[in-house]
Amino acid sequence: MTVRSSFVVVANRLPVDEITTSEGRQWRPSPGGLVTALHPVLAQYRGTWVGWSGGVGEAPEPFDLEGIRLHPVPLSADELERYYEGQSNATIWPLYHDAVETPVFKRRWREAYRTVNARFAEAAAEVAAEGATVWVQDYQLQLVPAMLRELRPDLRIGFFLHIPFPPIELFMQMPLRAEVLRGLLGADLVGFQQRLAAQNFVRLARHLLGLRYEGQTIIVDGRRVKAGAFPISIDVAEMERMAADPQVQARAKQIRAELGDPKTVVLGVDRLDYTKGIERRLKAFRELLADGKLSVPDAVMVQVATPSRERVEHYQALRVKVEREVGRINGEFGRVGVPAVHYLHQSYSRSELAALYCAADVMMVTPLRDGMNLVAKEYVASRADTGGALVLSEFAGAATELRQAFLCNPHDPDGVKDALLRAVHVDKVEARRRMRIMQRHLRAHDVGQWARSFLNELGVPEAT
Ligand code: ADQ
Repeated sequence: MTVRSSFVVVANRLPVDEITTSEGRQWRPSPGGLVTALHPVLAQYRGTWVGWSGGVGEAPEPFDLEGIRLHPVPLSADELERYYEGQSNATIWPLYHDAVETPVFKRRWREAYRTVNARFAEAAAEVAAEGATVWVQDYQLQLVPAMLRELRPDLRIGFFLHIPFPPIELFMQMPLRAEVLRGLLGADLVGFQQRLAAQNFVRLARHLLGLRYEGQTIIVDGRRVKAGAFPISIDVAEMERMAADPQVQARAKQIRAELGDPKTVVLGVDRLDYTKGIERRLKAFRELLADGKLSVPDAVMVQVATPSRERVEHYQALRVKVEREVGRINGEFGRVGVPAVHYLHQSYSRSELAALYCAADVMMVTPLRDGMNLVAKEYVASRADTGGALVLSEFAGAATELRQAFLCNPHDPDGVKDALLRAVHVDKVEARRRMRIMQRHLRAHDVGQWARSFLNELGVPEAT
């Protein structure tokens, strides 16, 4: 029997990983900001999370885990390739990120996107109670709000886009443009990371569909659809607690020792994605070594690049480029036993990441375009010792809030080099002052506050 909920989250992935143990297949929660933020609401309303479980073929039966009902949606191997790797990650992802890689448009990917979005909408319609609130997440599911409204006009529907929303001229390239826009307009509230993105959306509605708007509210068939900015954040208290853990602190010291106790540890932590500006950052580091402004072993760089979307061509090409650049830098500037760049193409536990943050004198976050960038916020929150300095791209959503970072334009190599040098040489008092202001901001704007402000705007009574 289907359990019906008055609060439903719809996201591409369920917040779980499948593991195989001696007792067979089991599910383990995969901790993430989204599930942390939504857990109180999901628990209070006996909520359901609709999403893909990560495997292809038939979906597992719905199940409960840590007080949340999980409702898996199946994907076939073909759909995984076309809806997820194709339309989501080779068409929409690059297009919405300023086309920093050329978006690929394919008819069969669009068709799969439509089919899979319809399946998610049907699953949400099945589990939502009369008058329930449904919160749809991200670029993989932009058609869901309208499809769901068609099936269930009684629902209150919210949508949040985690990535940027492009200016009209770029959006207009997409063959599925009107359908995607109408899809989003099926929601009562469409949330973005940035005010500029919300403005792009409102203007697009007028440009493409001739819709009238008042302020940030678009009028669609007599309905009012509100657009707004809701910058996402992290679980700040949890990050602070983890970074203060004596084991994490000890591990941070050990990492520095393993790096040869250099004066300056420069760190990058990203999914291996072309939007993250990893190559630009490496290039800036190489040029500073070549100019003699930095030198090994006084300064070393650690670049963690988590494997990501490895079957998508853009990503395969990026890996080759990044690894070639790392090889070049180490070839030119490394010594036996002392590489200039420690490159790690691996995933890490939260506590190891926290230790890396604590070990780094300078954190480099240099995306060419990024909806928010949580790594920047994690670094700031983990430096309660008020050590460290953050170099941050102006093109990350986080730059709107973290104004005391060393901001740079990642397209300008001299600008990146300059910001990095300033961060390396900043005096302790000034560094602390900057960190403290940013930490104060984050404490007042954590991920719980993000979820509450979105849900309040959508008209959901606050979780108690
Ligand atoms: P992402 O593009 O995935 O998110 P980001 O916001 O930086 O980017 O989040 C990455 C997360 O992965 C961070 O929490 C980080 O700690 C973790 N991570 C990175 N490398 C890791 C590793 N090697 N091992 C383990 N964990 C690792 C999208 C948008 C962003 C937006 C978020 C949330 O692209 O702009 O901030 O969604 O809305």
